[in-house]
Amino acid sequence: MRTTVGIIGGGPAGLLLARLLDRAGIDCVVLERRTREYVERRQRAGMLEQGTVHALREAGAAERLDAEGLVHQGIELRFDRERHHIDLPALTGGRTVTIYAQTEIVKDLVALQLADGPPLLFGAEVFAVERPESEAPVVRFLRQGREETLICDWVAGCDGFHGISRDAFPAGAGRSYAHEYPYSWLGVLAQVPPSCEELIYARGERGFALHSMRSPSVSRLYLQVPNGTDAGDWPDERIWDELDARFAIDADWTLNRGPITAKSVTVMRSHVHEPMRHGRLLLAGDAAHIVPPTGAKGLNLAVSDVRVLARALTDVCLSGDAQLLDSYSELCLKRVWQATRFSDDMTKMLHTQPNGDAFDHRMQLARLRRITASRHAAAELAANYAGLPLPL
Ligand code: RFL
Ligand code: PHB
Repeated sequence: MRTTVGIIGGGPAGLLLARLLDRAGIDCVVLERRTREYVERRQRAGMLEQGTVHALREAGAAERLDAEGLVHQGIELRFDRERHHIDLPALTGGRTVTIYAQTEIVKDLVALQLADGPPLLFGAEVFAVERPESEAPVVRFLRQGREETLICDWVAGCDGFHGISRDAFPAGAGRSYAHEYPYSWLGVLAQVPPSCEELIYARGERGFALHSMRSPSVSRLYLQVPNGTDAGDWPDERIWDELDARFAIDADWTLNRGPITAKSVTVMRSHVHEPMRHGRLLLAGDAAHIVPPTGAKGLNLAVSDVRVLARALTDVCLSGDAQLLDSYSELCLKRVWQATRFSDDMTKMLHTQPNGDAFDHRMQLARLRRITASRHAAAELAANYAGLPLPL
């Protein structure tokens, strides 16, 4: 097989890139190692910046998002048994965020691509990218037990944090910056209407908790847990009791309980690989960088990378203009580092340190109090949360 752009990974980054390239008239093939059912069910992100919503609209993939997405005007910070509203439009000159699950974005993009888009091969596991420095890099993959080859002009590594694209950078051609946090998130999906109108980020001595949602009838909740936690040790009753304790305030408020349909534990880490390009191999999304989910930035960064990459590949393939491609990595990494910093700040401000002392605790409260007391400090949080300007 031969194609112009070989795309490794059929997550949001790979699928959106394929859609944008196809609309620009550039042929591509997406290789995804999992099944369609698996990628459409994988529970992850929920909060979309306005720039992400625009990008999906531009790609003609926002029909259901526009009909079903929940537009939010703010978030709530909870600490010391009090609630504080952060008004995003008032603090950012009118910007809002939208709640629409990553599972739904993936379903929408898969359906469009299978209907009339470029080839999307499920069950195709890439195990090597060869000669990325050459004019014709080769992607080798296994499908139905057989080894196959895809010869490309360009390769896009959109295969997430556990993918293989990063490994195709020769030793010395790149560098990773990594940090692991000393806690994880236990995430649950519950068939119960959300107990709030906007997302609640709660900090307390028992640990962090987040109340998010998927639709008017489905809640998504997270609890800070120690690293190494087994979701099996958390029966539903224990989860609801712990959520109740962490969201408790000195006002009338009840957490709705309902059947829990999914539970999983996510480790919290930051990881950035520089540069995002080696020869004709380009990384995008989680393959290049991941952030702890506290700032809700991962999917939004993947989408902003892909917007730049699609335009850069279009320029080079249609008119031989490599200017944007040559600055791809630098352009994206500026925003990536800002999102990494913001996610790290939010994470450290809201989670309890396993060995933290009374001083750490006071510092966290002082940071939160500053945000709720100063319009300036709140505006800084809001600008980052709603999303810093896009690179293009
Ligand atoms: P993905 O989604 O991991 O997709 C990569 C795809 O590549 C495939 N793959 C391979 N295919 C072929 N050959 C190989 N060798 C392959 N190796 C891997 C995989 O099967 C997969 O289908 O990466 P992508 O596309 O870069 O998308 C990134 C996002 O998924 C991620 O950043 C977000 O989910 C992060 N995130 C959030 N981001 C937000 O912007 N807002 C949020 O509210 C938010 N909440 C979250 C999150 C991530 C979470 N977890 C589970 C880490 C909440 C959580 C709990
Ligand atoms: C989610 O809805 O899954 C979600 C929302 C905001 C976050 C993290 C996760 O910060």
